[in-house]
Amino acid sequence: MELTYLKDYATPKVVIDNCELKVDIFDEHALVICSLQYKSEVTELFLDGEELELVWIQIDGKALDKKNYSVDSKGLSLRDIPLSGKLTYQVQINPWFNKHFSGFYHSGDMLVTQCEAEGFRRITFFPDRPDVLTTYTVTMRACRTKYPVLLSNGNFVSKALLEDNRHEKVFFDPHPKPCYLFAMVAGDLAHVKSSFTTSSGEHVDLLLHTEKADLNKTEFALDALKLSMDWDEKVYGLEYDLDAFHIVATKHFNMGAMENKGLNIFNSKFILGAKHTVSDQDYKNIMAIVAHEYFHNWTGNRVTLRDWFQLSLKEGLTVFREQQFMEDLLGVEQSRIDDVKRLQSLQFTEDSSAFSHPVRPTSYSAIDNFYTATVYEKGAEVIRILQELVGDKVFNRSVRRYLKQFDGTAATIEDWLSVFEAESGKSLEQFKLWYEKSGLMTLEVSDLGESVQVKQTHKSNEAFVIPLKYQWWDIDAGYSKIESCWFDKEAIEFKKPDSKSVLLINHAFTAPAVIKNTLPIEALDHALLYQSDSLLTWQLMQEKWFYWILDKKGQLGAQDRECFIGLLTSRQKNPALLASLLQLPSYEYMVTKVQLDAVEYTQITQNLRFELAHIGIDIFKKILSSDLVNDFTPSSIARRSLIAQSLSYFGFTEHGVGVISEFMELDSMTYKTAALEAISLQKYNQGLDEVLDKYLDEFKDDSLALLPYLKTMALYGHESSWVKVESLLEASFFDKTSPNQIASLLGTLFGKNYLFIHNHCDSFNIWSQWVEHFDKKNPQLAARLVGIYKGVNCWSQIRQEKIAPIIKTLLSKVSHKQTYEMLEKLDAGI
Ligand code: HT7
Ligand code: ZN
Repeated sequence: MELTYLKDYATPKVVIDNCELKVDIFDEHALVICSLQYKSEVTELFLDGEELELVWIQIDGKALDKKNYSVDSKGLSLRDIPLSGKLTYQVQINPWFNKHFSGFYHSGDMLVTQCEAEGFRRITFFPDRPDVLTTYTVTMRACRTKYPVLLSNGNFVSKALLEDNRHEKVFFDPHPKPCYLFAMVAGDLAHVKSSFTTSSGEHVDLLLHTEKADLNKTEFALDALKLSMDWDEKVYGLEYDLDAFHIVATKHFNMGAMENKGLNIFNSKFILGAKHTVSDQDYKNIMAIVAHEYFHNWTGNRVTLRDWFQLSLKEGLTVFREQQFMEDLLGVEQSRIDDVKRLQSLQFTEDSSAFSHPVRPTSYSAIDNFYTATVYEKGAEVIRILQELVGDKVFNRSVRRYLKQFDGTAATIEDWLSVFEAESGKSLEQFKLWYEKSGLMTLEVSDLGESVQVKQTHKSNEAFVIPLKYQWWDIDAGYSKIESCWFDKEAIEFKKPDSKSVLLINHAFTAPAVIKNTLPIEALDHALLYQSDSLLTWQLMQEKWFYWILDKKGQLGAQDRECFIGLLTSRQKNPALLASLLQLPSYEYMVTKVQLDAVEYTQITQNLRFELAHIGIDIFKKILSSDLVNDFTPSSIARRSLIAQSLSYFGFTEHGVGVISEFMELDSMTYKTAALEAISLQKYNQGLDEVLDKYLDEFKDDSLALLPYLKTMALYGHESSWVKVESLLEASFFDKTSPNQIASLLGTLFGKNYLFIHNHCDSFNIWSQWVEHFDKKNPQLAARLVGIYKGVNCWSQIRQEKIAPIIKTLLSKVSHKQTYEMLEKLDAGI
């Protein structure tokens, strides 16, 4: 497998003054003329290009001689060309045959682009790398009836009517950008419109474009956008810089959304919704992803990347900014705890597997496989460490200075750090290890009698710089004040204030690490009821779950009952926190700390839920019968999250099925989804089957409302789910080309239904057939299906032996490097 290395980076040999694109869309193909005003250091140039048919090529208006160029499957090679000139060529592409969802493709009746990371080369020949920046002038032409809406980046320049019922629109983007930020959309779309005035008084039109049938689901997006624009001005002084900001919702998209300059393209799941059609989770996703893509306008677009190794420079920073925004919007309990949970179950798993890589990788085969939890989520945690290190004020000043200093350039992580060093006067040499070294950090707390030691362990054997907040507790003195320290050597010792004192660490989860701290049971139980730091309370609750699952095997005693009742009573004042505390740790997270079989995990957690449901039955009943609020304020969302959790427990009691059915009838997607989630934990029950059929009847033609149903069907019934899943895959309403539907149904089945995975005799063969299928159609989706088993190295020997030969056979069958690379890593983990 061919690798690209960071150490081999070389500056581009060509500068492009402007890229002029003329795109003519026809019924069965599109023609693209690209004119590049270039200056080159060399007479030989290579332009990336895939699945393009070259029609003609000229330099300075003269056809190029055959001996001066050649085309192969990777691109266009030019020889003996002038050192400057205007290079123009026409290619033919076929968006209707493009099933990769990369380049220019169709989704329903509309045509959209996805160019990050390397999709622009599927539209025209170009130096497809992030450090070649240029302005773009784009002319789009198409049939007026089929494609009345034509959009591209930048400002609208002109429009004209053409012959044959065709029309054209011209756009100019004055901000030099790399081609991965290029976008165009053509379709018969509807829109909603609003506007925003920047703090400098500039008027900006805001438009959300959707398929016509979805126009009633545009309630949140533009408000989310305005909140984001306002937040970025207030917090970082960053204003928007074009006449208009467009968002387009599309059904077929491989990720959440894409930050194309002035023309964001969204997976409809993360942008569409009305009050009665979205769950609270959908609402949070819309807010977070709209903000994320908008924030990229500065962190990613105005300051872009020198090369793809620097990906976290834009993604880690933008996730961090998105998290700050969500904390301001919803509070710590409803955003930061969810972020940490995500980090623990996705990134900690990745870092404990053969897929472990540094936040800034040093080599890759397929860059699309590096849009990982490490680059995104750990990248954001690393920035949080930096913020702790230099303090809030210097941090904010440094971010502003970085964006000013590197505006219009393609930057590196060194550039980013240099600004913080200059502003803070501190060396960040040791801090940089967080970017360079892969692997999970562990902090182990040991009682040495007079003192307590905290030791850091990392596979690199290097000492990292870690911000640590800690506090003492004893039964008489209670909690001491929270203190902070910089932990930058292998071990530190804290002198105990009293022989009974117990050390609690990692308040506010400032250290993105696995904590090993065996607390006495009374210290743990006391903290669960009275600790005031929500994040620490939540981390300690994880310890409790580990104890109940691993030591108690789900069979609880009197003290456990007391603890659970105490928790339900004392934490009800903070419903968002209590809801988070009631959520069991994911299997993926548990196995980063301990050895545990997935089937055993499922059985124990089922028993545990059953026991806890009966212990807390009266309290759950009361919560479930409290007022059902339906607005989207943080307190109402918090209330509903507690109701949803209560339902997931109450489902295990005598009247559970009846109450689940009642919630399913409510006119709120949050409650319907809560009911569906509660069902997915249940064993087969005729009454629930009827509830599910009714839901399907109502929502089978609603591609978004179908998703939570598909997830439930992939789990409900455990090992026997396959029968239902198989028939759903063949159902007329199921869209096999939709990454959303495939992820909800097959992603959940293969990733979360542990009884199916390990007890069904054919599970891995079924998985491998689907990987092979998508390798041919949509390799990014195939790679994602492979990535589901990242944590295979934590499985027991017998289970690994079952999947190992299937991976080997698949390796010889797949043809795309994304899929191949993921399988190779899976194989290496066994
Ligand atoms: N920056 C965007 C990345 C993205 C992407 C990458 C590979 C393949 C398809 C893709 N769609 C979007 C998303 C983001 O982080 O905002
Ligand atoms: Zn991003």
